[in-house]
Order: sequence, then structure tokens, then C-alpha cells
Amino acid sequence: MRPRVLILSLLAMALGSVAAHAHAMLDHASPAVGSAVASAPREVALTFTQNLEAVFSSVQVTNANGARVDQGKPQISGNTMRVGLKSLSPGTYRVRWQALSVDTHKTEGSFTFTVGGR
Ligand SMILES: [Cu+2]
Repeated sequence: MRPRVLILSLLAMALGSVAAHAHAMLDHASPAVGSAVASAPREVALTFTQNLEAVFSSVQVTNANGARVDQGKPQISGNTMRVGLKSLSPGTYRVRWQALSVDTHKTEGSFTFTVGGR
């Protein structure tokens, strides 16, 4: 009986340490998540909670028709990923990102921002 209790408590400790582990989540973005900006931004910059593996992290920006408006390959440095944009007309744009953090955990997400028409 005793050894089994010991094993279970060791297992509980191991699971607890996994649950406490953090992945690379989006910390903040420019343009900000859900924001409306007056003039068209030249790039999207994403800052994550952990450093990224450049080869396996990516970002795409699309317009309301689903057409790509980013300039392709993002620049990744530490915990930031940025990608240049084509000249944007007024409208709503979606940013989709995939991140592989240096601890090999994969995360992804998306958000929109709006370029004002005035
Ligand atoms: Cu992780």
C-alpha cells in the first residue's frame, strides 16, 4: 500500500509542474488586438510571452476578402515577430499567427484590427 501512495503523490507533483508551465502566448500587438487605427500601419508587430523558434513561427494578414496583405516572411527576434504590410485601404484586417516557443510548445491565434476611412 505504501509504495502506491508514494507513486501517486510523485505523479501528482509531476502533473502540477506541467500545468504551471507557460507557453508562448500573445502578450501584445501593434496595431492592438481589436483596435481601430486612423492611418494604415506599415507593419504588424507581435510580442509574445516567450522567445520564439524563428523557423516554425509565422504570421499572415488578410483583408475582408481573404487576400494576403502582408509582405511574406516575418522577421523574428527574441519574443517579437513582425511582418511588413502592403498599403492598406480602409477596412478590417485579420492577423493569424502560429508560434513555436523555445520550449517546443506550439500555440496559435488570430485577431482583427480596423483601418479607419476618414
Ligand atoms: Cu510551453
